[in-house]
Amino acid sequence: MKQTTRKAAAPGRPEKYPPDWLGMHRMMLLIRHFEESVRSLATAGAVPGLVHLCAGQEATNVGVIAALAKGDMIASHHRGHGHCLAKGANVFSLLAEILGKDAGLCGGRSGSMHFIDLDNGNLGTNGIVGGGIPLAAGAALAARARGGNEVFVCFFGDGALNQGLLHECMNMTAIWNLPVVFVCENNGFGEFTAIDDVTAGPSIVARGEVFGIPSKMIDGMDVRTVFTTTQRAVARARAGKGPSFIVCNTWRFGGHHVGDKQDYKMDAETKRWLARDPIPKSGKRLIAEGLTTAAKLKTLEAQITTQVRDAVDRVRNAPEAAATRLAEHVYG
Ligand SMILES: Cc1ncc(C[n+]2csc(CCOP(=O)(O)OP(=O)(O)O)c2C)c(N)n1
Repeated sequence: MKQTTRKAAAPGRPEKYPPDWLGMHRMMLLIRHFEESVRSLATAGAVPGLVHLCAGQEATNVGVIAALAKGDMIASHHRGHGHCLAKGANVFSLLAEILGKDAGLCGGRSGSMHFIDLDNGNLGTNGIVGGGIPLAAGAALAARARGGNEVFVCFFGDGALNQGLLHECMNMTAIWNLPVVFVCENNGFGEFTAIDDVTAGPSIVARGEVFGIPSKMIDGMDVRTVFTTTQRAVARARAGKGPSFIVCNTWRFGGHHVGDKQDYKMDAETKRWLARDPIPKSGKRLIAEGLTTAAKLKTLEAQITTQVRDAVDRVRNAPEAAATRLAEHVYG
């Protein structure tokens, strides 16, 4: 659990270079394969606690984070493996953490829902719905006080739209022009309840608009749309103009957690969303633009499969976090 002194964010790739669409595709593939492996491990009983997978939401995870500079920070939520990988976490260390191994990102103490990765600018996953929102707002306020130029993204699900702290943080960040990008990953459900059954008002985008925050609803299954929208929000935040709110419409291909039977989902709706899988969509576009070939994409996928399989093999054989060291890193 290394704590690092943070460096100021370099202006970074987003504003200077053409977008790395191929790199974003690679990261989406890595997340998909990683999550598939976690699903198998969890089904086999190898993962302690509940696991929430983000397969289907990769374009949102990757498109947002690709628009950040290295020193920028994110605060994630309970469905956060994809955020963590996209922000630069090592595949083995993340998997080891999820399985409670000593070599994990936080020494195996946090599991899937409570790890942090400060070296990579990740304030962590969070078991409290909306819990990352005040962390990002507070970190942005601290950065402002230090004279830093970092931008802070908080990810949250549609389940957090009716949490009071979202509205409090939107209000404060707007008043103080803090560099925060609020990203709602709207996958249509909070646990097993459809968003429309619990969310009042004609438009969820209005939740940002009422505070004068530029707010937009976008296709969260299109990595390029997510990237370009976030890039504008990040530039605005870095220029000292304050927060933005982005609602990314997306879909979790699995249930709320591994083992959820998903009998609350309509087959036709599931079919429609599966047809919008962000990964084949991105692959087809890359090929059409001559940025890669079908053969190269196949090789890339094989490499990623091997990378994840190797990590799984190493993690299986890695030692558990030792109970005798439980009191380490406990303060007070
Ligand atoms: C403050 C709080 N209330 C309730 C819960 C129980 N809970 C865990 S996940 C969840 C649903 C979250 O839905 P959403 O934010 O839309 O994220 P998704 O799971 O769809 O990605 C709820 C209600 C919680 N963890 N924290």
